Amino acid sequence: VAPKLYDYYRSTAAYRVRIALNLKGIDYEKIPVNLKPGLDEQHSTAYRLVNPQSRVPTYVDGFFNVGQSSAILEYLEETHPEPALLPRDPVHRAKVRELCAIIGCDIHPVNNLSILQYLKNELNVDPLDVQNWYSHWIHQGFGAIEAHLERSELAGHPYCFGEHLSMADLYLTAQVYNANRFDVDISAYPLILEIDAACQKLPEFNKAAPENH
Ligand SMILES: N[C@@H](CCC(=O)N[C@@H](CS)C(=O)NCC(=O)O)C(=O)O
Repeated sequence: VAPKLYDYYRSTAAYRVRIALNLKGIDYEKIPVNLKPGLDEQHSTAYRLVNPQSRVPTYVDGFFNVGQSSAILEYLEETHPEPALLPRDPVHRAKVRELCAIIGCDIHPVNNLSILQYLKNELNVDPLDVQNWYSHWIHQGFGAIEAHLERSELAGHPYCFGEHLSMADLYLTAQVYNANRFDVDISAYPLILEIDAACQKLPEFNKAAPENH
């Protein structure tokens, strides 16, 4: 039985996982969970049984299911080691994970749909200020990532860590998509843009892109 991915096309967390599944050549069945405000399928009783956190993605492999994109990516890496999305060398692995965490732990969680909705609907924050909030955390995180990339000899040749793709490229491209979707000007981050452009040339990234889902 093919594994299943509970997914929403615009979810950046699910987007990371779709890219990894494509790169590793894993066939999977997509089960859409519509997060569109008003539909809110993530909160349905049926989906809560699959994922008590009411978030996507969730990956189902046989009788086992797991949420949280970082846990899914590590599971895929361990069960389908080729092509590797983490370098062998512990120092390089740590640097890849550092970049992933800047996005996965510090940018995405504060800019996620439920956070923005809470600001708007519960705290009555002005929509313009919600936009400022969103772009503030993008600039804060992307500024740090750009500085990390500038210090590395590998960055941009052509990916975050040189000629081999890594998990960092998955996190980065998904977050760039989201920043563009929210009209944040990210022209101040040339290395990020260069790496994103290199990744977008690959069919595995293209096939995973929200516009193709
Ligand atoms: N840390 C989680 C984040 C998952 C997450 O927040 N997903 C968003 C979409 S990108 C979601 O399901 N949001 C639903 C909601 O906020 O109600 C991961 O990496 O999987």
